[in-house]
Amino acid sequence: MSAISLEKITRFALPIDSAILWHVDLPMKKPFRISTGEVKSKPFLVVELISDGVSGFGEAAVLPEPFYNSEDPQIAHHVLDLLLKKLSNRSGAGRLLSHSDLASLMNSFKGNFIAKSALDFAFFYLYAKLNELPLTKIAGSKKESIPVQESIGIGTEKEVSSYVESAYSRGIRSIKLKIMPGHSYKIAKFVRDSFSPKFISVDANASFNPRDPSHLSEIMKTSEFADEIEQPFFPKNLLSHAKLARDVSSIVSLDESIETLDDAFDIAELSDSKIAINIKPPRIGGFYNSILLVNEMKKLGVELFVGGLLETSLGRQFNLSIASMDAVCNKLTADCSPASDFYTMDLTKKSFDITNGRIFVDYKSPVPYEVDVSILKKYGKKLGSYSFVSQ
Ligand code: OSB
Ligand code: MG
Repeated sequence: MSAISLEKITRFALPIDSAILWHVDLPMKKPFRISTGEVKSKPFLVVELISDGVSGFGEAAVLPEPFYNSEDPQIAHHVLDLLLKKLSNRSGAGRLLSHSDLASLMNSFKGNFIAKSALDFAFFYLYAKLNELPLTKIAGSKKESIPVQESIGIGTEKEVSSYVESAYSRGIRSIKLKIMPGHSYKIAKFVRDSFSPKFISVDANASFNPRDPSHLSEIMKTSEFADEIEQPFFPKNLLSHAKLARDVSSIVSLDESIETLDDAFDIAELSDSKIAINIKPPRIGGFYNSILLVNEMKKLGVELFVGGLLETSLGRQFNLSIASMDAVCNKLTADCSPASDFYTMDLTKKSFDITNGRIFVDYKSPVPYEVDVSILKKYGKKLGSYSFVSQ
C-alpha cells in the first residue's frame, strides 16, 4: 500500500517560490573519531524550499573532509548550487515542482548523494507540512518504538568505558565500536569482558585491505568478539565482503558500499541475501530512495538497519521514520542516539529522547522535529538564494 501512495506522492507538484542554501556550524560537545579521520566540528548545509511562506528544510549531513565518502561541505555547496540554479531556471515549468521532476534532475548528476539528499528531504518536509501528512505515513512506518545502538568513536579504554557507561545509564545494551587496523579485537574483547553487552558491533569504516593477510587475520580474530562486523573493507570490495560473510559467524553489514538500489541488489545476489545493509538515508540520496530500498530488500529477506551521520534531529527524523518501517531494525538496532550526544544544541524546536534504550516514534505531527529558525539564523549563514518564479 505504501508503495502506491509513494508513487502518487512523487507525481504531486508543490508550488515553490524560492530556495535558500544555508551553511550551518553548531558547536560540538566532543570530537568523534573513525578509522579514517576525526570530526572535531561538523559544518553542514541546509536546503530551505519556500512555498507561500511555508518552509521545508533538508540537511546535507556531510563530514568536514571527504574521509567517509567523497563529499564534504564545499563539494556539497558546489553541487547544490548547480542543482538549485537548474531548478530555478527550468523553462516553462513555472514554480511547480514534483518529486519526480526533482529526481530526474538529480539522477542526471553522478554520485554526490549526501548533497542531493538535502533537496529530497526538504521536498518531503514541505510536502508533509502542506498536506498534513506525517513523514511516518509517507514511509509506511509501523513500529511504536525502535531500539537504539550507541556508536562509540575510537578512543582509549577509559574513554570507551565512559561512553559505554553513559549508554547503559539510558538502557542501551547494544554497542557499536569504531575500529581500525591495529585497534580492533583488543577493544572489542575489553568491552565484551568488562560490560557483557547484549550485542557488540564493530565498524571499520572501510579501513582493512582484503589483500593484506595481516588485515584479514585481524578481522577474523575480531569476529570472535563481535556479533556484527560493519564495512571492514574498501567500498568497492563487494566480493571480499561476500566471502567474509561465508567464513565468519558474525553478521557482516555494509555501509559505505551501498549508495544505490543497484548496489543493494548486487550484494544481495553475491551474498545470497546474507549481508545486512546499514541504511543511511543521506548516503543513498534521501528519503525516497531509502523507502524504495527497504521495499525491495524486504522482498529478498535482507536484514536492514539504520545508521547515522551525526545529523541534527532535522536529519535524524527521516532516519527514525525509516527505522520504524516493519522490515527494518528487527535483528539489528538503529545508530540514532540523540543529537544532544554530539551538539550543545539542536537545530530543531524539540529533540527526541531515549527511554529504556528505545526511541518512541511520533505518528501525529507531519514533521515532528521542525527547524528552529532562530537557531538556524544564529549558527547559519546564507550561501545563496534562488527564485523559482519565472522573471
Ligand atoms: O560509519 O556509522 C558510521 C559517523 C560518521 C561517519 C561514519 C559513521 C558515523 C557514525 C555515527 O557511526 C552514528 C550516529 O550518527 O549516531
Ligand atoms: Mg558505518
